[in-house]
Order: sequence, then structure tokens, then C-alpha cells
Amino acid sequence: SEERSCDVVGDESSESQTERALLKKLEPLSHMRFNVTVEKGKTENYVYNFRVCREVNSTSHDFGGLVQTDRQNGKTTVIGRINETQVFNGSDWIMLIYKGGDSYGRHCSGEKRRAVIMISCKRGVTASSFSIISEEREKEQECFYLFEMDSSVACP
Ligand code: M6D
Repeated sequence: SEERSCDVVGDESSESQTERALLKKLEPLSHMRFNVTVEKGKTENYVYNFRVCREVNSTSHDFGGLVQTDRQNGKTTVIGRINETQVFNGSDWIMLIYKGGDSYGRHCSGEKRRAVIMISCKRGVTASSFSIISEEREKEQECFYLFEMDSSVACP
């Protein structure tokens, strides 16, 4: 079976050509795996696993492209899914968004989680410095987990 990749909004004939071109630019990163561990106060301790346009756990078939694991109990939560991708860019950055994550319980009116990954141009490096900036969950809606990394694929 073929590995699943990023899907942007629309069926094939109506997809944005700009988005498709950007997905092509990101392709060299798709074989890599990224992770970062964060301690939030004294009570929260998470690992985030990220892949560019590939499933983190290809055996679970859940489309999860950015997955959080709670280090206290091992519970995994999909933050964003590759079949709900949005991508756009500027002169020296690419913004990759995975929507359709697992739903919040008490926060953000129970909406689905979302991962926003800002990729900044850095010449000479395929990918580096994957890190989490913050989780914004104190809003009624439009909450998000924000990440950043460096890569030459974002360079002009
Ligand atoms: C935890 C983590 C946190 C998140 C929290 C939300 O498992 O995913 O990043 O903020 O859940 O809690 P509720 O109660 O809104 O599901």
C-alpha cells in the first residue's frame, strides 16, 4: 500500500496549484521524523512527534501528522491530520497547518485541535531546530499549537 501524503482542500481538479507546488517543495523533508519534549508547569509533560506530510504512526491509519504523547500516562492525542492540510508561504518562510485533530474536552468549545508549523529559511540545512512555541487554548475557538523549524526548503 502506498504511503499517505498531505491532502489540501478540494478534489484533485479543484485543488490550489500554489498549495500543490508548496507540497512538492516540502517533499525532501517527508522521510524525516521530528520530536520535542516539553514540560508545562509541574503537571504537564508531553512529547510531540511530527512528520512533514506523512503519518507519524502509519500502522494506526489515523492521518496523524503531529501527535502528542502524555508522558505521565502514555496517552496519545492527534494534534493535526495530514488529510486536512493547508499550506502557504512568504519570501523566506512556509506555513504548514494540519487541521482536524482530536477534539478538546473542556477547552476551545470542544473544537478539533490544530497544528501550525512555521518553517523558516535556513541555507545549508535540510531541517533543524524543531520546537514548540506555545499552545493557545484559552480562547472560545480557533485554538492552536504553534511550532517552528528551520529548513532550506523555505528559502527563495
Ligand atoms: C491534554 C493535552 C493538552 C490540552 C488538554 C486539553 O491531553 O492535549 O495539550 O490542552 O488535553 O484538555 P481538555 O480537557 O480541553 O480536553
